[in-house]
Amino acid sequence: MRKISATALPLILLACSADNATGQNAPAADKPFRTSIIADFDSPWAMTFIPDGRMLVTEKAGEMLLFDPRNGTKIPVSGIPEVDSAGQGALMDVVLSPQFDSNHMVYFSFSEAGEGGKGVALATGRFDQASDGATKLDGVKVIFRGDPKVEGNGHYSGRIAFSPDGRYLFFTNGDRQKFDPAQDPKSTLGKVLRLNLDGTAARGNPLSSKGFNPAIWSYGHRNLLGIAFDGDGRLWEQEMGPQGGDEINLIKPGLNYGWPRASNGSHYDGRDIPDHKAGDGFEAPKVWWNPAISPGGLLYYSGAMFPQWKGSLFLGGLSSEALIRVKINGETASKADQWDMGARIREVEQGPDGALWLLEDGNRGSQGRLLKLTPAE
Ligand SMILES: [Ca+2]
Ligand SMILES: [Ca+2]
Repeated sequence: MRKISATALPLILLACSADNATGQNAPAADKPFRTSIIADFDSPWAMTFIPDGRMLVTEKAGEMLLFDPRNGTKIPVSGIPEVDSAGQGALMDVVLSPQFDSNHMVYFSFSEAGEGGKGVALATGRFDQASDGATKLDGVKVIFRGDPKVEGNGHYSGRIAFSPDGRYLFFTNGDRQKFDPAQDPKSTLGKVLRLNLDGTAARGNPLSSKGFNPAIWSYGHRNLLGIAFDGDGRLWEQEMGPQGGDEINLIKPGLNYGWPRASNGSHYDGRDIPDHKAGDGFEAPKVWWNPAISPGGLLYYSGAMFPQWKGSLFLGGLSSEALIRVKINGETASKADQWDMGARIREVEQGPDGALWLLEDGNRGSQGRLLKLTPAE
């Protein structure tokens, strides 16, 4: 792991001029935030704050770290199962149980190898820090596995969100670059799943009476790299589409979002995929990008530090090396801002005080840094 000297913290970056190549509604020169570099990781994938202001950060290779942004301390969290991190495989999302204050439970996702190939897994463990600082997830248990396992290292997805009432867990399973499983009622691949907090399929899921896998909430998805509830309890999802088909979807129970039969993008080899159109039986995205942005992470912003952005969605951009804001209004959404960050952005999070926190992807030209955004003076 690269070291960052304590004297370099925090380093304030001057806002550099945004090259607004995509022609979207972004300020041309000055960003409305300042960017502080807080830490340097290797290939971080996700982060979440714990109640005392520290955070859990996952590293692609399979390590979880307890990081204290106040002093830069990183403590490895033991107890993580073996992760198959080839290709897009990783130790992926990490989120706290809605009852974390009382049960200290952490939920996380990762890719694993097993009989038949590889797949995405969802696990829990109890956060425990000893008086000497040693930190572990205790009693780690895999509570759900994507089905079936298949060959290949792509499109695991693995994002986690809890329903606002804290009763259900929504878990994304990517299509594993196999296309058709997204339409297969038996497979969990290419689906949004609704589970109980113990990982079992929630009762009353919309398609189970039609013979679908009982965990399925919605289907026809590709690579779902962000999922978040808004302040009104609507579920939003972003997925990395094919060439020119990245999407933000409003997720409703039982609907088919079309992949691989409909996409506003096309295959990477140039073959067309029919665009979404009214009456085709597929739910169209609320927002899409052509050219692609390659989204990473999805945050519904509810903080006070940037009052003008309260109620917006934020996404990281990988190929677009950007932070992206999407405005939502009821069931509609529209592009609002796209700021050039000069690095692939994998994850967006909101801090306890409403600051925006970003993780760079840490490969193919980005450095894996943790950035904190606060209002420009
Ligand atoms: Ca997060
Ligand atoms: Ca198309």
